[in-house]
Amino acid sequence: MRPTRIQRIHVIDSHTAGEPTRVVIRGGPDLGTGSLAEQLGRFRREYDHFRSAIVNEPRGSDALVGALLCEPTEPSCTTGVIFFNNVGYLGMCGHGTIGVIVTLAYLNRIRPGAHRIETPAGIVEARLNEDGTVTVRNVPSYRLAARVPVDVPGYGTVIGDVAWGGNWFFLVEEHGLELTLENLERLTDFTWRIRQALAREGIRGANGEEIDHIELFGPSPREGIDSKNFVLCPGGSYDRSPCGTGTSARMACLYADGRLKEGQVYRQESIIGSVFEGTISVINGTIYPSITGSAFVTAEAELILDERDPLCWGIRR
Ligand code: PYC
Repeated sequence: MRPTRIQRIHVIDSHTAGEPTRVVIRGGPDLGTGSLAEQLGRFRREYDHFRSAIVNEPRGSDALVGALLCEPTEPSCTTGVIFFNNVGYLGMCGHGTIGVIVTLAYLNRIRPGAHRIETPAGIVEARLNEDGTVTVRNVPSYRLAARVPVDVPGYGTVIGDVAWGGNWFFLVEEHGLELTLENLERLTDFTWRIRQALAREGIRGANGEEIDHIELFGPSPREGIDSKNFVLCPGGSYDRSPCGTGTSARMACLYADGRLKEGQVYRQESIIGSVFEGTISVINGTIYPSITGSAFVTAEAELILDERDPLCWGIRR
């Protein structure tokens, strides 16, 4: 009889402003060396079943973002990391980077101070502050196109900006919808339709990349908070956090419009009421956003991957 093949995966779960991250500490695939883009290519081609097993049901959920620690190419980096979700992979992830730093601190692998983290979208600097918050200096962010019209069935013409913050975003201010959790179904329907309309009309990011995050903005009801948002993630779930890469893209747009100055603090509230604080610095015309937030470890566990289980590799879409 063939021996039962059981894999044990050591993971640490956390949430950053409500959005969950699952860091794979041990038991993940060996992606070898090479650039993070090469390692991501290997992950996608040879181990996509592992991605699904870690984040999809029955072990995960649509909102969960996985983080696989891997070998950085830059020796100055503390680690490399590849982020993934219920349907694929992310170039960068702001809430996830905060979760990785808090997880490494929980494991006593890092101390307060600055840590360079290599991602497929580039190297980011994550500072573990003495008060336990984390500040991520993101990859350069920019607006690719302003006030782009898209025809959204059932809603008419919607105007938005196309911007990069480590992922591609379509950012909409004029929508007339109430940004509350009670309105979740409508917000999800609206943003999903926008995403489909962008794909249909061939509106894409640089190099033809798909715009897979849709972000709506409105005023926050709270004093001292600049804006509230709703962010649709690639797999159809909404970001519980204000979205680190989305807030980066937003600040790049605000700067381009002269509505945000270098060093000015911008506070972005999420749909659940959690907040990230952001600033930008501009060096030779390049915008570097920084995002500060908190994460908390929620579980340390061993996932069991039993190949006799018909759902061993997760429920895939
Ligand atoms: O915080 O950048 C982020 C993010 C992307 C997708 C979910 N969270």
